[in-house]
Amino acid sequence: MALLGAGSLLLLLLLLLFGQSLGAPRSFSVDYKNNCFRKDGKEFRYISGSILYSRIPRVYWKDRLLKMYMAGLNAIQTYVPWNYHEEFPGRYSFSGDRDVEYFLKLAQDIGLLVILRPGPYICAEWDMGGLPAWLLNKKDIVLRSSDPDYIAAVDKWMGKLLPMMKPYLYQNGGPVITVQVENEYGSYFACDYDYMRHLTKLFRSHLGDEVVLFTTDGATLNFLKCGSIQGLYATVDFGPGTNITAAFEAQRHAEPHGPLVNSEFYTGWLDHWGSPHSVVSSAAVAKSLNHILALGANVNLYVFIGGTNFGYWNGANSPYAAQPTSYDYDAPLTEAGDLTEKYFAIREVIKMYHDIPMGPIPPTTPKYAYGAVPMKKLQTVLDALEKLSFSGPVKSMYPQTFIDLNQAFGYVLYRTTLPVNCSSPTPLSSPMNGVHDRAYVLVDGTAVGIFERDEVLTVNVTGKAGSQLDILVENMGRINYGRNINDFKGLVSNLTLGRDILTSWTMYSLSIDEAVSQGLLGENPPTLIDPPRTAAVTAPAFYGGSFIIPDGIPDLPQDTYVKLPNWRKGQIWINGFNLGRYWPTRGPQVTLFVPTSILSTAAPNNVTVLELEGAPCNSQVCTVEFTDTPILNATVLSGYKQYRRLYAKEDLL
Ligand code: 6GJ
Repeated sequence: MALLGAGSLLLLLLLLLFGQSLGAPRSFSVDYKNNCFRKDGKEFRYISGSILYSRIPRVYWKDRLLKMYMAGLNAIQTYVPWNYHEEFPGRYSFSGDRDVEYFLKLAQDIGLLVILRPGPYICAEWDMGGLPAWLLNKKDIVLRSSDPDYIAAVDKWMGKLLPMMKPYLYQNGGPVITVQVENEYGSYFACDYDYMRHLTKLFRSHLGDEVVLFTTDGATLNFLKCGSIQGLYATVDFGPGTNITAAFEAQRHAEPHGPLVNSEFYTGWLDHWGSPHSVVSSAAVAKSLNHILALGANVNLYVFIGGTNFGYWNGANSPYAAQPTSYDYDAPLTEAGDLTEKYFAIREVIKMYHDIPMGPIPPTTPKYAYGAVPMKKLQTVLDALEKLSFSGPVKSMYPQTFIDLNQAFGYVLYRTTLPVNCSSPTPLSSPMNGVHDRAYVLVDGTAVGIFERDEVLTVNVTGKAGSQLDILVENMGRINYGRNINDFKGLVSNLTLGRDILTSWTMYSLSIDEAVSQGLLGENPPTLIDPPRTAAVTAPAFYGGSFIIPDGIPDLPQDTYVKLPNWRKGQIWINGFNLGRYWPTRGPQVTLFVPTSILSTAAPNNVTVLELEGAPCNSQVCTVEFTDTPILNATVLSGYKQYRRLYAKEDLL
């Protein structure tokens, strides 16, 4: 035998040292005999953390992943939101902040394995649980079922995504050790085994027979009954304070043998506008985690970092309660990626069971307070209507939904006229609770009231016959959990004035993001000064301002937060990037995280605000403020119906 060169000998030595004999195939499997996973033939337990790449700017993916690695995690778990990658049928986006392959490569480079959760439904407090709104073009579609139109769309999407993911499977040289099919299907009313069997065959057809496919469900037999099927390894999820023995007994009912797995160990909890910011104590998390690890179980901490619902991506729960822009979740890493006391508490627990990497942990990024930025009124939505309605007006007898108008997110203006004199306050109503989700009512351009789904179904109006009635409807996020996820937006049922159904509508689909990006809302000479704010609300309007971050100063730009003192509710863009929704009058979120990646030192930073209810620009200072401190737990209005604190998923069946 020819002498092995020095290089080959070194390679052989390294391979043997690292237990990977030359040429032995990489493998990851379930060992039912020894109740564990096996990686390359050796017993393996994962300690994972959830991170959703779609909630974190690409420039920060490495920072967050490194912090997770330094916490002692050996894996991460991520969802793939279908609607994030296919906003329109057949039009895919996988670049920039949507480059999921780059995210997987980063994880692998850092030394993290990956638990992939490609849905097609993901829940996640993400719009419609990750399902694209255009599925609702079939009005009676039964989502998450064997509905042929739904299945056809799923097959097409998975036919695009899964072949992209296959090279990243562990056995193919990548970091992906397991793949979840659907998401807590046992919590959904359909209980359609044919659907789950179809998904199993579909995933196998694209990913092969070797990869470990699994399901996740609430840790009770009731959930596991419809959520688990033959061929998919059943796992459960539960948070601190749960009876862990009982939870894993439930898993054992579905999987008498094999590894114990908690796929979502809740490190915090989600928020809703109008409810207090959720917090879960570090001590409770550490204690429960310690118990789980002591049992030798595998665990994924949901979430390890929550990040941000930029733009319009937040979801909602039913009865209607939208989640805020921040998905801080009181997680071990804050929305901005900052290290917390909970991070170190978890690290100390992991240290008792696994070797953890020593060395520097990437520090919390500095936040810079750029200060107050003067804002000026640009124009009202009504003034800007022609500029905003790229597709032009659509007329119909009865109102059409966002989907009818081929619009998924944002705002639509609905216009008609008062058919009769309303000399005294006359009820304008949505008897079927069909205003989805919030609507700003104007008569002849003057704001007169606000509809709110499930809350305010009548607004009193006055005016003459023929007066213009405008209703700006805001999509505040689609329901992401439970039986009402087919969440149509807009005026989804008729309005009445007095006893009469209003007809003869003209609808304007508003391309606001495009208009902002193209700078179409530039400053118009003010046609009129806002009337003194005697009204509770004023007409929805755009405001603009800009600020310069000096070039040449080390470390600038830095991350920051923006707050809008004395503004009420709206949307904010910075340099054309849709940062998200603000609603300080409702809370609990007051500040929005502003990543440095959207700021510039090379040009003025443009701030555009759409204020829906009333800006402080008459009687008070008209500014937005960039600060270095987040406020996510402002006291919420005690009088406002607070969303029920969710203690169990049964609440929402
Ligand atoms: C999980 O079910 C879900 O799989 N979950 C929650 N469920 C409670 C029901 C919603 C109020 S809270 C946070 C997580 C994520 O939504 C996850 O995607």
